[in-house]
Amino acid sequence: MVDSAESYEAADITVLEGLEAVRRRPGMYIGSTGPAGLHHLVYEVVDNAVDEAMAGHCTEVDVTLHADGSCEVVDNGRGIPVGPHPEMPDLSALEVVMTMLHAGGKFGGSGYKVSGGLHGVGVSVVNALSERLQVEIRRGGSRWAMCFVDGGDVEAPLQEVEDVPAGGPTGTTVRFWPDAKVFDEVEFQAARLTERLQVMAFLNADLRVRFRDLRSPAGSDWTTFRYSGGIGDFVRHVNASRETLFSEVGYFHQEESDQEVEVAFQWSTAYNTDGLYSFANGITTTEGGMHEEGFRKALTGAANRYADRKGLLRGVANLQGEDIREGLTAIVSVRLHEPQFEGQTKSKLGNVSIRTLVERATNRHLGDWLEEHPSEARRIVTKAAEASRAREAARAAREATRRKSALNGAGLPGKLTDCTSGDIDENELYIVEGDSAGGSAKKARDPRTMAVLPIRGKILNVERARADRMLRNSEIAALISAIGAGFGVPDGDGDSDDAESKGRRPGNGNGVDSNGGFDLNKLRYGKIILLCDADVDGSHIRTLLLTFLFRQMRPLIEEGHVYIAQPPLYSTEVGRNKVYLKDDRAKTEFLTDHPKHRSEFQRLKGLGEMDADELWETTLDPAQRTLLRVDIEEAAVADAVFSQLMGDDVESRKSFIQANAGDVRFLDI
Ligand code: 0RA
Repeated sequence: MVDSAESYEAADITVLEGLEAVRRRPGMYIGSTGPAGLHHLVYEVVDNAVDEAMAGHCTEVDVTLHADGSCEVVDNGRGIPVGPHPEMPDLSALEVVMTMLHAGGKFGGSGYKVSGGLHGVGVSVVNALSERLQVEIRRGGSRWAMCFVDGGDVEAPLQEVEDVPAGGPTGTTVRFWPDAKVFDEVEFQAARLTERLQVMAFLNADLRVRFRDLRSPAGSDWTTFRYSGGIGDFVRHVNASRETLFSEVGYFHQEESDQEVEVAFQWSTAYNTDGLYSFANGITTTEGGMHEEGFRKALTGAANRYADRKGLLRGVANLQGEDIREGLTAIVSVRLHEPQFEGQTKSKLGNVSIRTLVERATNRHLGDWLEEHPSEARRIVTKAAEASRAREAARAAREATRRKSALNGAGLPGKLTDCTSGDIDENELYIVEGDSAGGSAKKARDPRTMAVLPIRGKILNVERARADRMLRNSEIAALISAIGAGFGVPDGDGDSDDAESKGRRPGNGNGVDSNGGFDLNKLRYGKIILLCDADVDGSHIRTLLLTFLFRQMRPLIEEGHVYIAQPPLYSTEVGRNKVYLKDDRAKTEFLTDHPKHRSEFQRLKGLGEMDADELWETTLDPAQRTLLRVDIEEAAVADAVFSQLMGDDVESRKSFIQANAGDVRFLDI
């Protein structure tokens, strides 16, 4: 019934405290009780299965969203131990795992090599924040079941359900119903989960991860993620709709005293410089940290040494980090004990020892790779040298803009109608499609807190333009100076002879000549709100704007400052009142709620045709409007989507946008 190895395994589990602590302060354990925290519950369970996979005991994880609002995670790992817990012989190890919080990782030592860090708070946290949780274990020749309710109270004690034939399947099934009393909202978002599950599959080569959504007929088939090429496939995926500089994806890994690093890389002809995506124990580190630092520094060093030795640097003094990273897509994935997550969003890796490892591994393996791939290496260096010349040109363009704006007196674009409040948190910048809609917005707005910047026509596609060209585009230049926080990626490779950082001047409030990269601290508005028409053209402009913000001001999106305003599509009369309806779904819902409704529905035309009162009531008034917050959880996956949206193939892009006009997948309320 119970296998003999179990008692010592159960002894590995370190007991700390009960679940009340979690229910009292959920934010401490899962970050928030908003959508991010809700989805965190799923990742917590999946991470446990992935830990099993990393320990070599699990090959498959299946995630199902059920119609009853629950989420079920099935794995074929060893199964949670069900024998008595040695320190609390009255309880099974399973019950301890499910009802007690565990300190510093799940195990008191010998358990797994590494575990999910921030997410390694344990499945007990999921139990604490669930209305109901059912767990089934297949282990030691039996199938076991147990059920909890109301955040961890035992409803059904551990029961042996049936025998499993010797050598039969092992594993764990956890099904939970998130507690509506804890979370702002308990509806899972399929797009958000798939994005994350796909990344997990990339980071764990050969692990099969499946997902299905039984809440709608359209989602009920399995979506399967399985990549035998691991992070190499990840790079291929991100670059799928780009023209690459060479076909091979480079790869190396190194393991040292219980830490390991794995890197995959490839250059494309694109001009973006922030295609570096890093992970620690399978968790996205959007704020970077020691592993990124080590990689950037060694990349800059290795490329310069190579270029120098081969005499490829004619005319260019030294390649800057950002020049070398232009067009680079790289995944840096590290695994380590007790990861320290720091920074504003706890997504910056603080362990110093990992920097040394990544730097050493990159210097060595990337150096070798360049030597062994002379034609690829030449292309990389040539592109970097071009980028270097373009950077100089951009500097000249910035200088010119700076002098011009100095003449104007103020650093702000003439088209901007600013707001008067000095409180950045309450201030909003509306970026409005078209001059006439801009005019209505100016009349309709609350001048204290709402600024308006009209953008004319299609703005430049920044996917295909270097900084110097970008800055010559007046719409882009206006955007950058209105937002006020500069643009681009701060150079983080610690290159002390970096011309860009040496040339930096104290900011004069005009973001255009700030050249140290985007700096959130200089932001002039707490909310940047895109206001575009609800038609295909509008969604194209919105996509161009989002691409620009994603490529050049990514922290703005990551920190939740970017929103999309939702002008309604329909209006109708109810008695004397006008009711506005956001979209077709809202219209259908309205008709369900008002079956006797007979009045016509007006289809509202463009923003420009609404009068100021209408625009205020439907779209601007904080008391009535709906804003969608742009929310990107897995930047690397979003990167691939943006490239697909903005790449060279105009026709496929057009049809993609048309087909997905109503479904921008990185959106969250
Ligand atoms: C505690 C100890 C062991 C495994 C697990 C927990 C475990 C938890 C979950 C949650 C979902 N799937 C899971 N799979 C395993 C160690 C087991 C052993 O040493 O046999």
